[in-house]
Amino acid sequence: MAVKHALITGITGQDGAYLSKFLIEKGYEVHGLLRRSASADVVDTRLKWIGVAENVTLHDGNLTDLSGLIRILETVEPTEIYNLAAQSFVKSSWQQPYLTGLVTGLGVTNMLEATRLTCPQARFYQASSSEMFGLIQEPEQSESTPFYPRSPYGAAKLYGHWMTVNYRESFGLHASSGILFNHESPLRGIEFVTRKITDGVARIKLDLQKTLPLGNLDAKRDWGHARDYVKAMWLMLQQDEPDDYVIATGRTVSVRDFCTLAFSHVGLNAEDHVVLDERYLRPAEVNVLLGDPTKARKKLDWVAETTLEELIAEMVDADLDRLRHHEHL
Ligand code: F7E
Repeated sequence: MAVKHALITGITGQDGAYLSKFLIEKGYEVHGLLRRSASADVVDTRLKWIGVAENVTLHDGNLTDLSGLIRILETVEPTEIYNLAAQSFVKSSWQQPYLTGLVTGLGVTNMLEATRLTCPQARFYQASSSEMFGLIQEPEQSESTPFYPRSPYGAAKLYGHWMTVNYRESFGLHASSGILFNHESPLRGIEFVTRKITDGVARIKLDLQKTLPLGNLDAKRDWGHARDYVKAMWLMLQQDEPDDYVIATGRTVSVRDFCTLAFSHVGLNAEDHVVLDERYLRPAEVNVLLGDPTKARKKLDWVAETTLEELIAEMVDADLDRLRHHEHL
């Protein structure tokens, strides 16, 4: 059988690294889009950490540059395209609303256009987000729950989501949208709350820091492991028909309780170290998210395999290890 070619945008991010590893193990030839920056030595840190930096081919490109995307798709001839790239930090989206709309929103249109023009038979995955539910309209969010985004990021993701649906219905693209709830790992960026907490716990345990300043401790999220979630992305593209799927664990936990679990993993008390810092509060908050992954379980035979306790232990241990070896991520 011919080798399958995958193109991953956002390959240097957390999900890009886990997905690359997953696809390489399945025998795919993996290509990635690289947003070129001067610091070439740090771009593949995650790919190196996970052990696949030598097995992927990177192409300079940007979601805002349609002709460049077309050239890359012509070169790679992908059978599967995973559009993971985005300005993905919600808080930054208020500081950079236009850029967020351009990359996270219109970037999806560019990818869909490039696909339609060069490889309409390729299967397309769009990284949609639970942030689209924002001010939740139902206590458990499924594929039929109405959206109500609460940030420029959520609004941009919602546009990208509907463009994916539209290209599927207009042009018959095999385009699927995964509405992924928060998913974390040792490769999570330090600006996101889970990694900020596990890194902080490790620093406090090693006497490198005394306090952990955080924003809204009452926010609740449905947190899973990125390793489990990239498998769901792939499963969506193996279906005969494209569709949209909620990917979540079905359990929601507050930031405060996440802290309690993370500190107790190293025998410390969260209340002794966590302090409120209003700089981390947001102009509009998503107070609670809880996904209903029933459709994914029934149609994809997918379930979240890692518990929150296992995820936290893995993240704290990885951060302790990194700090002890003076490594950075
Ligand atoms: O915030 C609260 C914060 O930045 C989670 C992205 O991957 O998931 C992610 O978006 C919660 C919020 O993730 C701090 O207010 C408290 O309620 O880790 P986060 P997010 O905004 O949920 C979705 C699914 C995506 O698609 C996004 O791309 O934690 N929080 N204190 C804090 N958050 C941060 N970052 N830092 C704090 O100090």
